[in-house]
Amino acid sequence: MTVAPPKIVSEAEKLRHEIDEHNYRYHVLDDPIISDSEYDVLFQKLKKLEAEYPTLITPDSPTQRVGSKPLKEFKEVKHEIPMLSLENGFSEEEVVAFDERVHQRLHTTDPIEYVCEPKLDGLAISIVYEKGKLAFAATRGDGEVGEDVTENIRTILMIPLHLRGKEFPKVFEVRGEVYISKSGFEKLNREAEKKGEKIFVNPRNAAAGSIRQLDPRITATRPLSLFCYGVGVIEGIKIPDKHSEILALIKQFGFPVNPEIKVSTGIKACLKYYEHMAEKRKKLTYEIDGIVYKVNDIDLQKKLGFVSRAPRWALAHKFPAEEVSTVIEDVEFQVGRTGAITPVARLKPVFVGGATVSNATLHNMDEIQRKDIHIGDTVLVRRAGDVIPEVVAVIKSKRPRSAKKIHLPKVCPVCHSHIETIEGEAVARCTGGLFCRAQRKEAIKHFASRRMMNIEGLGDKLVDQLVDTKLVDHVSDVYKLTLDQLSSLERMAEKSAQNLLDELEKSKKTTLARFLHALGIRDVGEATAKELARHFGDLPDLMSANEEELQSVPDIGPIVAKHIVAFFAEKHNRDIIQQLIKSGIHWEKVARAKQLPLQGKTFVLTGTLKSFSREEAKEKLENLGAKVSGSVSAKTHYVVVGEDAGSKLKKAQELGIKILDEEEFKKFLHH
Ligand code: I6G
Repeated sequence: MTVAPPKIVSEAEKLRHEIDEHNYRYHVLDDPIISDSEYDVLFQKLKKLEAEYPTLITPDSPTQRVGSKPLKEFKEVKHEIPMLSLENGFSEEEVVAFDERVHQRLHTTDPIEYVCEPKLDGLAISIVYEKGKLAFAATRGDGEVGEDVTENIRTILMIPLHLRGKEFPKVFEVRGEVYISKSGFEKLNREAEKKGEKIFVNPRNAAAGSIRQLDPRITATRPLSLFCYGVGVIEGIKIPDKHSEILALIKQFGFPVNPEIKVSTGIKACLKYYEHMAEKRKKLTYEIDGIVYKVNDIDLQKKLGFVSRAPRWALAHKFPAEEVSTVIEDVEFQVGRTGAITPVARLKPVFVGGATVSNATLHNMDEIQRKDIHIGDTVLVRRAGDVIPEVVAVIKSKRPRSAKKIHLPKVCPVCHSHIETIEGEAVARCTGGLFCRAQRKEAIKHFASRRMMNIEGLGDKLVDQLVDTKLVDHVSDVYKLTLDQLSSLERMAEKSAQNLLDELEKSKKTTLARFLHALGIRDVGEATAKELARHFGDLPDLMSANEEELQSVPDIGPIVAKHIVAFFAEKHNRDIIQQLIKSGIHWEKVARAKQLPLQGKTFVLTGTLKSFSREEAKEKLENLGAKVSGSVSAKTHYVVVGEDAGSKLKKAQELGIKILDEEEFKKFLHH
């Protein structure tokens, strides 16, 4: 083998150092100073040198991260210092009790200094460096013995292959949590779905599955990250006096440490940190499942010692679990405002995400098929924040023999109308329309809700009661309710009835946008309703607008335009609107968006124009507010005809559409 000349040796060394530094800046400091392509150039340069002079290759060269062959099995590794577990606390009382125990054992009443750290939902790992070089890495396993996952750990770019700096201990064992970020997890599953591969249930499973891969080339493709939280065996340097200083040392050696970590004095400050992080949790790019409090002073830690495999100086204050397992006892089908049929799982009640949950949405039949959900299955249910609980995955190993397939009913469970499924649409719909009691109820609930007509007191239960007793059929009927009628309802005192009437009266003063949103036109949400109100200013113009005119409103495409036209074309809907206005619903006219002279007009250009290109003519028209369409239809207002015009001219003549030749068109633009 050719030995590299000294100049090349030092060039390779310099490149390795540069690449390591850029890696550190990118992955640990999140502060890169070169682009990805510049990084690639350096990397390729080093690879080329090493290919020319293989003697240059060192095991800790950045080119040597990914092994080339799969392992047969993982070897066992005994942890010299066991990897303990943490005691859990689930309430404020348990945290306060922990702090009291710490005080009692230390015979002190002084407030204790704690390090507060987010607890990541990942996989605990130990990485050992000998003479500064990565020697081996192992999973936690049972705490005593783990699996040797060195090859896989080496593929994670944010883990250094040697410690940063010039001086380092003989042995340095760092411990941390390997995880996959929320976005990394979503990307991984999107790709897996595309390739027809297994979907991961959650980021934790994805991280664990990726580390426990026998082929490091596969692990290298997974978006694994690491935060370090402590040390194990250390030889050759003095261990700092405080946990916070140990964290600083870990960082100094080139490892990522969570930037959210904070030192707090006294348990009250810790609880404040917990609240702060519980709030911040959804904004973090990774999942956390609680906060770990650790006594900061290492001497005090030693005095406190351990109990049954957990340190007495630390506590994991868990957030309410967002995912738990339970059994699907049945599946029912709910009918929404637009007739959408949603399968809902009736669950054996479980406490998840801070509440007891007995229903979870299954979204639609495609989702049921994709996740292979059966009645009787044990499933993972997720409830995060105020989001509707959903079934994340089936635990297939627990499927009983009696598990039943789920079938979409043929008729609506409420009105028995036919259920239709449209090719290419995941959602099945009841065809009953306003004949369907469920759809009517949902339409009224939608109408009354806070962001629409804001009728306080007209809640879901009352709407059900009003429709079931036939006091109300449609939204317009709620404004005809009398004190007698309301007071006659079960559980409705006269005072509440009067309050509701007052609220109804108050709701009559509204805005056009709120009213449009409240009508429940398909695909017209809050933002679209606002745009419509801004564009049309008042209701009559909107009601008479055609699809093309509607499409000139920002964000309205052909489908939404069709839904709007169809809604106002329905006599029943127009009657209801009239009745609502007659009851006194009113709003101030909205100042219209700047009206352009050709707003609402549709043009078609055909043939060759002499004075402008097709693009220029189109731009001129659009600047005046017109819409330019590619084909002639009954909705076309003008066809501009150049030389050699073909079938479009003929069609325009057949439909009797106004035709402009180039001279007329120029005059038209001028005026
Ligand atoms: O499993 C763990 C996660 C996070 C830990 C831990 C931690 O600190 C932030 N700390 C210790 C001391 C242990 N396990 C044993």
